[in-house]
This record gives sequence, structure tokens and C-alpha cells, in this order.
Amino acid sequence: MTTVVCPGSFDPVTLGHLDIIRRAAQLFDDVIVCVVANPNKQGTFTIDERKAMIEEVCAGIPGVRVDSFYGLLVDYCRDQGATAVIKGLRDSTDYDYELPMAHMNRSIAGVDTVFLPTRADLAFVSSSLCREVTRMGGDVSHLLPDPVALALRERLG
Ligand code: COD
Repeated sequence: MTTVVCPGSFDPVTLGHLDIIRRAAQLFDDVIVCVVANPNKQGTFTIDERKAMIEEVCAGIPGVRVDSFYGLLVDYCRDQGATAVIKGLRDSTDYDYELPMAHMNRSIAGVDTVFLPTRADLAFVSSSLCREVTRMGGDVSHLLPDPVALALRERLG
């Protein structure tokens, strides 16, 4: 069994994230979607709310479980017996941000990173832009799973 971790803030989970999670589940037996807590950032949704939304939208995907964690990602990977981290790559900005983390995680703990290129039509989607557009009265419901779109409108719209 190969266990991998899909980490992120997921504030909230978008269709871009969901596409990466689905594709990871086709490649690996055991995929842990891990909401990584950042104690310096309040967030729009609590960690438990983010987890619950991911659990709801991933319920039908075999081999996917959801968890949360605060600390070094490689410590979490070791505790879970995970051999790799899965990241979605949207563009060269993601690449520049992600590559040093991938090298660091491999250097300090031997944990590798697998990059999956984003689905082309979702390459512009980010949680932060979805929050901003919703806060200002715009509609991003076609970029989010239905329950997430509803929750975001209720929280910020
Ligand atoms: N399509 C495809 N992929 C996407 C999309 C999209 N539309 N949007 C985002 N993604 C990808 C991102 O590129 C990322 O790989 C992942 O989905 C999660 O995205 P976010 O924005 O929810 O989460 P981030 O980027 O804020 O998460 C960063 C982490 C929390 C994973 C990172 O900071 C971390 O590992 N922190 C733990 C502390 C640690 O170990 N630090 C040392 C690192 S060397």
C-alpha cells in the first residue's frame, strides 16, 4: 500500500483542489488530504469546517481520507507512513514557491513530492480569489463544489 499526503490550507477547497485529489486517488492506494493549520492566520473557515467540507465532497472517492495537522509536514508524513506529498502546479509562480519546499522536505526527511499539473480550465482558480470575489458580491459557484459554494456565500456573501 502506498500512502501519500495532499496538504494544503483548503480555505476553502475548490474544484482545482478536488481535481488533484481525484487524480491522486487514481495513482495511489491511500490518499490523506491534510488541512495544515497555520497558527498565524485566522482563515475564513475553521480547520474543522474545512475538514468537514472536504469530507463531504470527497465522500465518493475511494481511498481518500481527511485529516488535519499543525507542525512540520514531514513529521506528519513519517507518522502516517506516507512516502510522498502530492501538490498541484498551476503555473511558474506555484513552481517557484513549491520547488524549494520539495527540496527541503526531501533533504530533511527523504519525503518526495509528486507534482500534478492543474487541469487547464482550473489553472486560474485559488481559494483566495474565490474568497475575494465572493466578499465583493461576485459569483464563483461554478469553481467550487456545491456545498462549498453555499458555505462561502453564507460566510462572506
Ligand atoms: N488547481 C490545482 N492545484 C491547485 C489549485 C488549482 N486550481 N489551487 C491550489 N492548488 C494546489 C496548490 O498548488 C497546493 O499544492 C495545494 O493545491 C494546496 O493549495 P492551498 O492554497 O490550499 O494551500 P497552501 O499552498 O497554502 O499550502 C501550503 C502548505 C500548508 C502545504 C505548506 O505551507 C506546508 O507544507 N506547511 C507545513 C509546515 C512545513 O512543513 N513547513 C516547511 C516546508 S519545507
